[in-house]
Amino acid sequence: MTMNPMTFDLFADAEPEQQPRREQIGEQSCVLRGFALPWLDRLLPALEAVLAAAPLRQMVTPGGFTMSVALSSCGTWGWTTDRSGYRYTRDDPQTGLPWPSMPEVFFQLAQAAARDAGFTDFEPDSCLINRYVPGAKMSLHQDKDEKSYAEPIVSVSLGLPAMFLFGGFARGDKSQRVPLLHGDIVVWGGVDRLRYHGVLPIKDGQHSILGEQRINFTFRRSH
Ligand code: MD6
Ligand code: FE
Repeated sequence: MTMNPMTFDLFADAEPEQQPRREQIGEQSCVLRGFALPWLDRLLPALEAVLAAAPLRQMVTPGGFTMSVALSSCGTWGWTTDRSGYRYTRDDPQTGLPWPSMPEVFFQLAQAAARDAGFTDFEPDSCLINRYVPGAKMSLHQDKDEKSYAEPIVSVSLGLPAMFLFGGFARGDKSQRVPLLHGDIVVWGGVDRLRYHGVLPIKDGQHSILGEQRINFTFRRSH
């Protein structure tokens, strides 16, 4: 049988669609590859405005360690830590002002990603902004400062790549290693909501848009 050129073209066109864009990493957790890329034109100016009002800063853990990651927040509630503990506050302790409101484009991106992962009507009231320079890392932890664990978490990666550790329900459980690239979004919730996770030290490098850093947004419903 000879293949006519039309059939050949159809095969060629279909090939990129074969790439899985949604990777399941747990029963109710997935990576949406490149999901944030079409939003970048609106996301980056909004990020700049938030950081002008609430600058990134290194915070201290209750145990007295200075985190290698620099943090800021936007939304009604911002996550903070100091010697007295981890918590959500309405005001930025550094400026004394309310955290900047969550830009519409942040909210819409988080909601769209959650929907794509099977969580409808996600309405985040908090977006934590993490900045990693090469060498910065996030130790294994659970996200459990929220009033309810009914809502998922949506985590956006921008800039330098990271190796994300996705563990189990006990700190010592074996972790999977999930590479996260510029534009990828991790969504998890439901039965996976309290799984341990962390980020290995960021490797040296230069990202074409963001330079020598990785920026992560973590959206949550805290109240
Ligand atoms: C990060 N992320 O990716 C750190 N937590 O830089 C987190 O700690 C995190 O990505 C809960 C859910 C998703 C996350
Ligand atoms: Fe976390």
